[in-house]
Amino acid sequence: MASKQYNADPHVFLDSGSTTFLVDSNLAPHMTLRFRTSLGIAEFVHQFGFWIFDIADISKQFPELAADIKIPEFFEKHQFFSSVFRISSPGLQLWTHYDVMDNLLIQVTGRKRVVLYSPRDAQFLYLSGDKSEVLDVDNPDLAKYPLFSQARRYECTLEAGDVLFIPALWFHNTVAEEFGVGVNVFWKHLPSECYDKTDTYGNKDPTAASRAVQILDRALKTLDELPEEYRDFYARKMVLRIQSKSYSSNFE
Ligand SMILES: O=C(O)CCC(=O)C(=O)O
Repeated sequence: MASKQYNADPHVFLDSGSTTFLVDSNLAPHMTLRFRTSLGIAEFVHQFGFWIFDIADISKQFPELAADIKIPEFFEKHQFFSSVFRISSPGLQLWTHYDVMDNLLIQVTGRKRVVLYSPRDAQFLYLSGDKSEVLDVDNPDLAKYPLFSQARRYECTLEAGDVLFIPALWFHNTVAEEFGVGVNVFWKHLPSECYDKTDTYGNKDPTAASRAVQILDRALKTLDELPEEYRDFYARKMVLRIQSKSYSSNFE
């Protein structure tokens, strides 16, 4: 049966023949999140009562589990965004990325290693969108990613019952050290209107940041109209202006 890739999210692949359902990452084989069922999409939704693109909420999708978890009261009810149920097989690794919302990572069973990097170290992480290109943070290819050695690594291991607060914009990656179940709870700590209304996963940049990036892309295209020497000079001036106007000394 021919397989078709739908573009709803880079990590979600569905089979057009509607007999196979895959949630996958093609970033690197050892980072593949894979879920396969012989149910068709309509049947899957019917049986499980939710559709993968719905905003995750364990109280609706896994009420028995939700009843067992007392989420610490770090935020007001109206700020709740999602609670994501995570099952990890041993060795499953999630690449280094940031989320735009604060979240709690609750380890229900099993053990998971979490490595974090500060948003201030973004310049050492070789970002592509919200992810770091450095996939193997334990044995990084320093010939390819020389600045990575300057990123300060924070590490912890979550055991059953542990809860980790991951602040928005903090980079993190996880490795399941044994089979485990966890729940992520995301909430909006900025005013609602700052967030992209089409965001299902809590990882789309705030709308003002996305607009700024689009404007920057247009500016870069405009710089391309100049000869190399001038482009270089004006690009450096722009970097200095961004640094002096937008960097904050509060986070040094
Ligand atoms: O539980 C995991 O393995 C991933 C958690 C995560 O990516 C997150 O907290 O945003």
